[in-house]
Amino acid sequence: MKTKILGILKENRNEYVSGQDIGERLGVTRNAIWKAVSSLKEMGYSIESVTNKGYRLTYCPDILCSEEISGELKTRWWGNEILYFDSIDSTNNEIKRQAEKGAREGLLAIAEQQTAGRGRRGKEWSSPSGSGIWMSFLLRPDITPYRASQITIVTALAAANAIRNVTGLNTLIKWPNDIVIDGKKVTGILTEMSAEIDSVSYVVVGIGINVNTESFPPEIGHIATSLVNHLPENTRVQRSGLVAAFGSEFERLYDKFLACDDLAPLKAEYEARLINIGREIIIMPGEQRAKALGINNDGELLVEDEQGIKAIRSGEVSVRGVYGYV
Ligand code: BTX
Repeated sequence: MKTKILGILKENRNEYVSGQDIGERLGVTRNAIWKAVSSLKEMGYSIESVTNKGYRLTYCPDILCSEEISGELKTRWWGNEILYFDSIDSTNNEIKRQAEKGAREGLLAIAEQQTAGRGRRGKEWSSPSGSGIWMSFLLRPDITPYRASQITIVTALAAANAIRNVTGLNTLIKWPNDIVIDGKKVTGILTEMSAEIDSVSYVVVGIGINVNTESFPPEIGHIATSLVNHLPENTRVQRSGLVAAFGSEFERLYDKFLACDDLAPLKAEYEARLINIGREIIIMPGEQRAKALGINNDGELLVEDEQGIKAIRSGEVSVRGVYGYV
């Protein structure tokens, strides 16, 4: 009910909508509307109510509750159900728990704060309250396990496009899963899967975006940045709008991905953002040096060294720049 009323008020933002109109559209009493509006106000929304005119939404807080996100989403299936947490261990863990219980594809878990946010290979992901987007969603694709890592490539591209659509910032991608601005990491992606030998049971895609974060813990200060650090002073990004923009972009790109046997339709767009191209990199473990050339249709990084050109897979190695993170 709250979600539907918020949706109507958002459609008519800054204009009055009468209680009678809302009541007729939703088939509820004026008293029920009044109760829902009061509850929205308690959540931080500014809603004026004027006798004979109705209700007028004048301000939306930067919160990530399911009502706020649903009101922004324009997706077909992504985020068809939203679980919101003030604090949780890790949204990837939550989606895994839900997947094991049979949850539907598209389920989204989002938290204001994670107490055990994870990166790849057991690394920590700093997820403080109130400033970032920490979310995970469930996919049940009919693909071979080999292709699952390609979803990371799709996600990185969707996140970079969404950031551009909402903030105008042009980001680059450090293969395979980091989004960077001015050489610092603004977004990380963690794709995990449960599979049999030849079929995928489910995939959990986790994404962390530093949005309005102004300072970072000292151990990551040199490599981390947030969107707001690259926008004019006093700008804040409405996180729910960015979540919705990501959902739309992800659906669009994921459709293309599923319609094809590989990443061919997305390769050029991904490479146009790939920061590694033409750069000398170090492949870890092993500290081997090579020059990055681009990706192949399977999303592997093509590198060249004295022995020639070879493709490296993201599950096995990671890369960094010769002089630092990129
Ligand atoms: P990664 O292994 O590529 O990066 C982890 C590394 O990034 C850390 O070792 C640290 O150096 C650095 N780092 C940690 N926190 C941050 C941060 N907030 N901003 C920039 N750099 C940082 C990247 O792994 C995958 C991250 C996925 C995070 C999402 S959040 C929602 C979901 N739940 C969850 O537990 N993980 C995912």
